[in-house]
Amino acid sequence: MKVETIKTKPFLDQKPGTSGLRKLVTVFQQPHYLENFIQSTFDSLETIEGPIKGQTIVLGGDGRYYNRQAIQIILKMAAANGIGRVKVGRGGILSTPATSCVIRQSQSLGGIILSASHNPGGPNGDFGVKYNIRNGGPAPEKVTEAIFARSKEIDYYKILEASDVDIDTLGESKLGDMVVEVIDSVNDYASLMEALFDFDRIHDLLTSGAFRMCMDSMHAVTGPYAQALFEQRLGAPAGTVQNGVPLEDFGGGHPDPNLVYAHDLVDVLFGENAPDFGAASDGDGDRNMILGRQFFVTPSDSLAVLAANATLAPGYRDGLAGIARSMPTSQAADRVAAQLGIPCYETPTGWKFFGNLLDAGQATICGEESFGTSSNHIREKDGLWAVLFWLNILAVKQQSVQQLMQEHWQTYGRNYYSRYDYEGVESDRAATLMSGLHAKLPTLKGKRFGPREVDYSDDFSYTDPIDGSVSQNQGIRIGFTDGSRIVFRLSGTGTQGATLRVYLEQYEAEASKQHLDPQQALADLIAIADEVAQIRTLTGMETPTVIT
Ligand code: VG1
Ligand code: CO
Repeated sequence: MKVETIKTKPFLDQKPGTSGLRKLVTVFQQPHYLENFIQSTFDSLETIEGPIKGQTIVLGGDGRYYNRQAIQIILKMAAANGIGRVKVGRGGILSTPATSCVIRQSQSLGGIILSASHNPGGPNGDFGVKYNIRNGGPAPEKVTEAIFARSKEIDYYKILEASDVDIDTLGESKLGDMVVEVIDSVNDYASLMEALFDFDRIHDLLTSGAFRMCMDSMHAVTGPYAQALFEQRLGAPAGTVQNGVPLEDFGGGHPDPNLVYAHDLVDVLFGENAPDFGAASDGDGDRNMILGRQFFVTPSDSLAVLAANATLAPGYRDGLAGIARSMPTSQAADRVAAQLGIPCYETPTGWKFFGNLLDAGQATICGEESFGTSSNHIREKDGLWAVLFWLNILAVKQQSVQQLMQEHWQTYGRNYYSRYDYEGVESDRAATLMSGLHAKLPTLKGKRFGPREVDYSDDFSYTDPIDGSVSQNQGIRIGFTDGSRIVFRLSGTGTQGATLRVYLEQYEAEASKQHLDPQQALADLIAIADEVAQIRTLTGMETPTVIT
């Protein structure tokens, strides 16, 4: 088999976003596009990590359109670049958390995950590539910057001239000098879950006849994992996992587990004869949504509840070293940390910022308001982990989701919270809005809006406590003296136009005032957000596209 060296040209005009390179499938299908990114990645690794010759990497994806073709290209390029072994999920399937798990357990150099996460798939949808490092976590800025820099200089890539590899049969085969090892996509991950949670108690709960659950895998990657865990190992009846077959176009849906896109599940949990518990996950399985009967748990509250009850799960019996949350995530977890006497870290948006804290043993549980929670068991957010954690807690406490949540609010107070997304805003308009806000920042302090007074206003900057690296411009924050907050930032994961995210939060200590609808409780803040940022005027949109 011959290694071909193909001439190419620099190709990226923008640094890869919050989680890797995410573009339309049609962009990835352009000649040399995927190849350029993969070669830039290998070249950067050579500089940062040292020789990649003979190293092992993990490879898999969420099964979306172009997954299989991309896997074949990457295998041939890995072989041409001297990689020693690639562990590839059977059929090209590996969820993001499972990839992280396999990288760590096999002590691989890193892994390549093919996914655009919660973005729609299919020939007209999105595709994506993210590189994860040795600790199993997303590449930190240092690595993504190196990849971007290399992409601007690249002039050739290497690929093996060979026929396609069988990735559907477990076992090893050779591609040139490289070993291709097709691994079971589910086993290692499922065993890790078994080591963390009380499967006997969850089994009792799910087979008691008094508790019904429904898991919506949204035709994305978690189907096989959820079936193995809930239906096979934990005794839940067949059919508990819905939309459990990964499809290239996710069945035409948008595999984003929120109240808008996971409407089928929402209808079930808010309908007649609703089950006790519902959950959904996203394209690549790192996000989760938790629902009770007629009850929605905000991701920020979910993080706080898991932290407060962590010792009920065997894997966290000894307590937590610390909690970390992304900046726009509500401060509900901070209150739990304060009560537990442990630190709570505030990081920029994106899971990569938790990596150092987890590696250093300073945080055990982390979370983002965007339906992401996980712990130090891997270095990615983990949708099914959160679902199992909730089931473990409910099994021990024998409470409904709603009871558990209300009891939590009585103890810690309630952080009313909502996120407004304005998707598909013209990029120029979004930039104008953000720069307008920026210009106003210095004038806001002390300004009154009705009974509220601005306590601080800034553009969030983060200094990593472990390696001292600084990340600037991570979102505009306006904090009020009563503890409420408004945060504005532009998404780094969209592929068309800009997405403006507005995050609203207000604390309520008194139990008698904790029953409001969040939209009602936050109405004043929403009005202030519009007044300060001129959202409707500048975006030209009367209402957000998604409210969470
Ligand atoms: C969004 C979320 C962020 C999350 C990121 C990746 O980023 O807000 O919290 O880490 O997606 O999630 P942005 O820049 O669009 O706001 V996933 O499930 O795509 O890996
Ligand atoms: Co995801």
